[in-house]
Amino acid sequence: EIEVPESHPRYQSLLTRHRIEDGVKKGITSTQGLIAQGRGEAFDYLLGERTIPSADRAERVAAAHLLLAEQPVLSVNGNVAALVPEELVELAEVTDADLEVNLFNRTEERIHAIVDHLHEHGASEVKGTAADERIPGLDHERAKVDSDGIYAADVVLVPLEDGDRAEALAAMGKTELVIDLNPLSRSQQASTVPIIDNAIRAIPAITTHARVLQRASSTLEEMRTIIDEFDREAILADAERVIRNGSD
Ligand code: PTJ
Repeated sequence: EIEVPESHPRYQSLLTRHRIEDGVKKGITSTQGLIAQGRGEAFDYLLGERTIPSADRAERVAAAHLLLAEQPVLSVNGNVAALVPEELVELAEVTDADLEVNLFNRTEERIHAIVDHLHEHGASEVKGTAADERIPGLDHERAKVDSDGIYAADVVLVPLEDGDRAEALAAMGKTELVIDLNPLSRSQQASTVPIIDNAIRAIPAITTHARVLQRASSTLEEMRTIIDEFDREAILADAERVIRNGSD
């Protein structure tokens, strides 16, 4: 275990790296997950390592979608399982969503390691082991889903991924809430709600918004209005603008 002094200017980023490294050691995160993390860090750096205001708006809309959904599912991969396990369990509880492990580099060992890891962090039920359905049009392991999970879901939270599945899920007509720091990624291009923020900040932020919407006892009508007024093109353009200009 390497100690990171809190005074280090890149404390948060170094801590995040350690979580991903630990995830690899525990068999949760794939080695490719390390590369994905590096790509994410580069975009996060350009965005100022903070939640930009337009991302916060997207997070509120994502919360409204999850609360209005009939069958919301939070898809879990090796990166978010290592980074934010407790926070995922909390979001699932607050929005009454299912957690389903779905991996790009799928192995039974890693599926079970992640399911166990989520249980250790308080999850009751975790889907993804049945894998009794296929997402049409995908020929890799990521196509394997549970028939009563992602396959049947109306709203799916998709954390950082490769893009293929995001397109295939969109083709199935699902509402996709995509967390990915790269606004130009294929996943974000296929998203219903692009959340251009670090998963570390995005997941707890969506939970907070869901709590506030519930506490304000927002009517279904109000939440529908939040969703209807959302402009995804503006959100994508805003993140790109911040990245290019280096400021709001
Ligand atoms: O656990 P598995 O087998 O399902 O594999 C998961 C990874 C992430 C390895 C796999 O889906 C993959 O290879 O993804 P890519 O193609 O590297 O894409 C990852 C995307 O997520 C990139 O656009 C990164 O910028 C972005 N990203 C990385 N870390 C974060 C992130 N976005 C938000 N928060 C992060 N912490």
